[in-house]
Amino acid sequence: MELDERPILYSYWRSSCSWRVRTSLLWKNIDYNTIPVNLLVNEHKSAEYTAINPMQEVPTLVIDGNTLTQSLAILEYLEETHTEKPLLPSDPLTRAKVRSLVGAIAIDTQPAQNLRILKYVGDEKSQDWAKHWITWAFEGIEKQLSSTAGNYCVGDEVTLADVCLVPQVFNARRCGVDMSRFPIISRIDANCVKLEAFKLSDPYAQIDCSEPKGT
Ligand SMILES: N[C@@H](CCC(=O)N[C@@H](CS)C(=O)NCC(=O)O)C(=O)O
Repeated sequence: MELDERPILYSYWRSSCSWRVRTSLLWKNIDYNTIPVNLLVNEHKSAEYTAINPMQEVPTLVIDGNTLTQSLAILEYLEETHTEKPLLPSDPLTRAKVRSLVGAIAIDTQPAQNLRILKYVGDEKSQDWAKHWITWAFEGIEKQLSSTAGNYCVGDEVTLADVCLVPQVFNARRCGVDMSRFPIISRIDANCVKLEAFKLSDPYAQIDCSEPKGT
């Protein structure tokens, strides 16, 4: 594929929603270009970027001549257009279990710790707020996983649930969530991060990463 035909991912290195899409692209061996959008200096609020993503958030994926927003819509599009190495199981019940966990993470958990929400909550309370809501969500997700997990969230195949879980665990650790309370989540995270697509999509492997690992 020519350089200028590659999909373009508008991404921020530490964005969990961008990370989901990076993992799926890498899992499916889709070569792509990254355009970093620095959330800390409000690049996502510029007129130029708002024209691309009216919700003023990352990720945005330009692919097949189209501009796609919302990470879950992008993940579903990649599933439907790149069927090799699927991240959704073929039978409806197992697929529903995966989508249920995806919803628990991406719809019930992540929004409470989003930058604009944390800014509104204020510097003094934002860390406790994020820690509280991630802990609350992980209690439910851990229970859910006790009936679905094998090596990964649902059985022994990597799915979109794992793609969403790993970035959420990263955020949980950043917020000081006590991960020893969540042994299944921790075990699945440890299994996933050994895999190439997760290693290469890790925030610290991104071109716009602005901090050394471990700080
Ligand atoms: N539902 C959206 C959420 C996207 C989102 O919240 N992105 C965050 C980074 S993970 C963001 O750009 N936040 C900017 C802000 O809150 O101002 C999706 O899944 O794509």
